[in-house]
Amino acid sequence: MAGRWKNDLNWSDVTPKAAWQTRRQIMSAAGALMAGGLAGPALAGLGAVASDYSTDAEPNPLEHITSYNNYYEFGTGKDDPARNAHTLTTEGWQVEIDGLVEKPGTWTMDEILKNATLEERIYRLRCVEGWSMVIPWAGFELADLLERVGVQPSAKYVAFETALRPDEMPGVRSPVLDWPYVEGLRLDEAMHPLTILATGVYDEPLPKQNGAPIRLVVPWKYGFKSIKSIVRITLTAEEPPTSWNKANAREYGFYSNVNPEVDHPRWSQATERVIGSGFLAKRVPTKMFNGYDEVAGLYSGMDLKKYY
Ligand SMILES: Nc1nc2c(c(=O)[nH]1)N[C@H]1C(S)=C(S)[C@@H](COP(=O)(O)O)O[C@H]1N2
Ligand SMILES: [Mo]
Repeated sequence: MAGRWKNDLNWSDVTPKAAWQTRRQIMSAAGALMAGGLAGPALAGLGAVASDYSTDAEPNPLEHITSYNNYYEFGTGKDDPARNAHTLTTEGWQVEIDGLVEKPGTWTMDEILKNATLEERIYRLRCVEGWSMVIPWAGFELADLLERVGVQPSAKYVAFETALRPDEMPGVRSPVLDWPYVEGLRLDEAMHPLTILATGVYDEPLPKQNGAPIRLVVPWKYGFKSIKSIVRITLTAEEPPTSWNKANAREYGFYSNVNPEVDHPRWSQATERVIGSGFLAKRVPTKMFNGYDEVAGLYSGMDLKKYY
């Protein structure tokens, strides 16, 4: 009997709630002590202060967050990134920020993190495939970085690009997607305080399978908008191309807001399977904008069936 349960995705039992809460309190205390003392990427997950933007949902344990991933550069199976992403080298990582900005240039991770206000944010991630989980990110608001580079008035969108390294990424040798992986947001979506760049998970630097050393997290959109291992951020006047829209425009639009009323052409989006919820893998109703009602104003007056 015990064996049967062990084999299931019962990850919620791995980190008991009490232990996790104690750890969170420690992290908050560490955050207060370390304020202003964050030096580099190694500390990315440490010292982050719990954020008001967090959901009150129970986070999935780290073991799960790092073993059930979508990162096609390392294979299309859910367990491929955990097995393959170790080959990605993140030392000396640089992010180019260009396009319609006042100060275009190349940033090291130390430069990016130097003046960033890291927070712990527990966000729900809803994948378009119909499952969801809850992840405690350490990150900072994308708006902070964009303000540091200065957005020109003509900029209307933000384009993002993942590293493309055939020597380190076995998945890019297959043409599953038109590499590199690219994504985009409208400028007001990018500037929304819920939109973060994450550099850690729990109290660890971002694991490679989760998009080390820096990835986007947009909690009210389907998971694929949250692009991993970013090397380039470009401010543009026109709506930028996005990988999944290029691959199949009928199934994946630019907006990709979590919306139970707009089905994927091949399956319903009305419910989701909460990963870790046990042997019977219960499905729960999906909430509009993944429950992040505060973003509704970004889309007032838009027909979200047309702009899916
Ligand atoms: N570069 C890149 N970013 C990516 C993906 C990908 O294949 N490549 N997959 C996306 C999808 S479909 C999801 S659901 C999330 C999953 O993030 P996680 O593995 O950290 O949970 O990453 C997104 N970001
Ligand atoms: Mo996804």
